[in-house]
Amino acid sequence: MREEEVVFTRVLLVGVDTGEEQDFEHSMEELKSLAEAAYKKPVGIIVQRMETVNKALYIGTGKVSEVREYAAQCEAEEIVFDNALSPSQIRNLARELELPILDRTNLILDIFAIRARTREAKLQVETAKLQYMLPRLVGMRENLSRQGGTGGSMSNKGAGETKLELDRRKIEHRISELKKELEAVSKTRETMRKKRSQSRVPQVALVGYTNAGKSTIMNRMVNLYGESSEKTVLEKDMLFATLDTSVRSIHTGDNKPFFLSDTVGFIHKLPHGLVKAFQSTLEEVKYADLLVQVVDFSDEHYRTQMEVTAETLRELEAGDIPQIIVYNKSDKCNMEDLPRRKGNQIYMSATSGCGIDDLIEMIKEHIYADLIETHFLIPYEKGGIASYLMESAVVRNKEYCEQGIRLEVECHRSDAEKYATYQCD
Ligand SMILES: Nc1nc2c(ncn2[C@@H]2O[C@H](COP(=O)(O)OP(=O)(O)OP(=O)(O)O)[C@@H](O)[C@H]2O)c(=O)[nH]1
Ligand SMILES: [Mg+2]
Repeated sequence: MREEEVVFTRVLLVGVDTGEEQDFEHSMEELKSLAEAAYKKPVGIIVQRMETVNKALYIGTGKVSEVREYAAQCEAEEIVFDNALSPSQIRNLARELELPILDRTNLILDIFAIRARTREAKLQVETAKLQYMLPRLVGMRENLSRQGGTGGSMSNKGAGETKLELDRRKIEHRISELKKELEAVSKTRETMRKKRSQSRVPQVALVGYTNAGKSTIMNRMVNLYGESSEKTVLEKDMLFATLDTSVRSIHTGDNKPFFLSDTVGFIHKLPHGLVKAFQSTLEEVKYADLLVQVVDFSDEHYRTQMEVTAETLRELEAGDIPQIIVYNKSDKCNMEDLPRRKGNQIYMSATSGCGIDDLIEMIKEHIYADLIETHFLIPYEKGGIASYLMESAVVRNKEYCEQGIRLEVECHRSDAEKYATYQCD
């Protein structure tokens, strides 16, 4: 579907500010961007301040008529809530407000469904959607019947329940089918990852909040040092532009290559089920030797976004992997002397390319930290060892002597130990 062909659904956004959230207004702003990314047009916002949300309706009972009237006034076709609603809340709200009810998770799932391109991403999204739907079937049916205008009457309640059971079984069956298919796909990914790790080329993963500039950084590196500059990925000012994990090899011409992967961005309140559903693509993150956390430094909420990233990484069991922090979009922050490097942090700009080479240097320093300088004298009959070293080590000098090939190299400590018998002065 081309974007200009999309019909935007008019939505009313509703949030409850319990005072618990650090920056509630920002969360509502983000909900607006999420709605837009899901091809919806926010036509109004209603916020209620109260200490605890209503168990049955999420909003207070008195607020319901206000929401209903305002929705009619701004001709909203759907109502979107800022939090994950319980199945009974969806059911009750749909009945009271007589419009389809969505929550933040629905929006994220919709965006993911629109963006998923590869088979794997599509399977993951469908699984997450069905898993989310399963406990909410009753509420959804009411949502659907409102859309179709055929509300169920008491007389066919029994039939409705049987149908519900049938739907539930169908969905469960589909989920188990999808899981099997996903297992097969993730095996292929695992094989590819194993191959990459056997090749001993270090793996680096770009991580961070959605829209921080991960794909832009990947593309700059691919354009400069990738095997083919056509292999760039989509970079766009939009939440969740990237859903499919891409891995590219970066060769900077000094025998210190690395694999770079770009994957789905994180967001505040990213549904747990979704993180789980994306486990197989996110394994690229889990097994990386180094993470490059990309931060949108021009966003006033960058600190909260870093906290969300840290939390999501912990959930992925990737919290202990060493990190480089990229304060990206620094061009928008009136900073002089860019790029600026401070230990494992760098202030830079991916769009202007300022700092890309420094970042690559930092990455190489990290992943090739265990390289040591040494000399080998490899007898001619051990040609295999010599060619292995020439491929995997940084060769400073090579000489063909009477006793064999003399190599001056920077190689992994483990290789130096393995071929210690051939080391020489
Ligand atoms: N001014 C400025 N804009 C940038 C910079 N880096 C990226 N952008 C813009 O920010 C937007 C998002 O960039 P992406 O690279 O798609 O961000 P991402 O982190 O991959 O986002 P998701 O895939 O949605 O998680 C795009 O419009 C980029 O052009 C930068 O250094 N400076
Ligand atoms: Mg991206």
